[in-house]
Amino acid sequence: MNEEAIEHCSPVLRQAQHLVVFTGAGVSAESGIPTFRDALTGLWALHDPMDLATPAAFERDPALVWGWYESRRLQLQGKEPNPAHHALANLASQVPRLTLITQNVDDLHERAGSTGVIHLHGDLQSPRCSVCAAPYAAAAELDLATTAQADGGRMTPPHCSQCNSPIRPGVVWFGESLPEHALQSAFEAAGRCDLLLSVGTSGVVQPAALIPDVAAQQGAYVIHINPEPNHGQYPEATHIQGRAGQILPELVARAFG
Ligand code: BJW
Ligand code: ZN
Repeated sequence: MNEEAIEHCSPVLRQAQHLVVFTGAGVSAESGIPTFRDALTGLWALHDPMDLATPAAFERDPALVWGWYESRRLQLQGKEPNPAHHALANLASQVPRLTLITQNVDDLHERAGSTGVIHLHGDLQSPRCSVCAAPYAAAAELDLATTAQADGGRMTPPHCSQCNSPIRPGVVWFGESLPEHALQSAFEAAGRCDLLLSVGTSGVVQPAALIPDVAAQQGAYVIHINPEPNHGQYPEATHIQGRAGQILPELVARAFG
């Protein structure tokens, strides 16, 4: 079944002129970074996002929220890109044009060698002031404090050198707008591509989830890669069932090898 789907998709990939790759937490799962909604292991299976991933949660309990994000930032520093990240980085030199859009807050695409990655939901490594948005400059101090304290527990956030307000994680929480330039670039690319490859996302978080629909509506070919079966949510797309770290290298090798 997968063999058949890969066989079917490899010429489509080989002929693509503008490829958009749209990734979610599943692309980093094989690097040991938990997804959000996988049963038992997903972050939102273990924690209520309303306690950790909203502006109101940070206002209510900044130490809880900051400590949780710092432990995730530290965990990320010990992880490595997996074969899916590497296959996508290699793809950039095989197709005439590639736009990589991610919902992920990790930097594993960049560490695999991808450039110009559009981060729709921000970035764990870029804390900023919660009031004036000034980037937090003392990153090395942060690493020391976090290494000493963070175990997923509470940590008082540092304060902004400009306005003395608490520093917050550089990610997009529920109820917040996505970075305008990133959002615009992502929708423009989806509106112009001829192939969209969606990898490891549940496709439930708006407005990002509209990106494959925009591509499909303007006539692009859409391929989803996910270990879960397609339950009919994407009737217009081709589904390749399997892990990104296995399917992507195979698909790229079949198309260009
Ligand atoms: C593998 C694999 C392997 C596993 N290989 N695959 C009611 C209706 C509609 C919309 C709303 C609503 N109420 C509120 C909203 C808006 C809200 C929203 O969409 N909510 C829905 C969940 C209901 N959206 C927002 O608030 C956004 N802002 C916004 O809309 O502003 C305007 C507005 C505000 C309020 C109301 C209305 C309008 C902001 C969204 C910000 C999302 N932030 C997070 C957290 C980031 C920080 C952090 O890291 O903590 O972003 S939530 C989380 O979900 C994270 C992710 O980027 C995002 C998407 O998740 P993703 O990547 O798809 O992961 P999973 O876990 O869901 O899926 C993983 C997939 O991988 C699975 O399918 C697995 O099978 C697969 N997989 N192993 C390949 N090896
Ligand atoms: Zn400030």
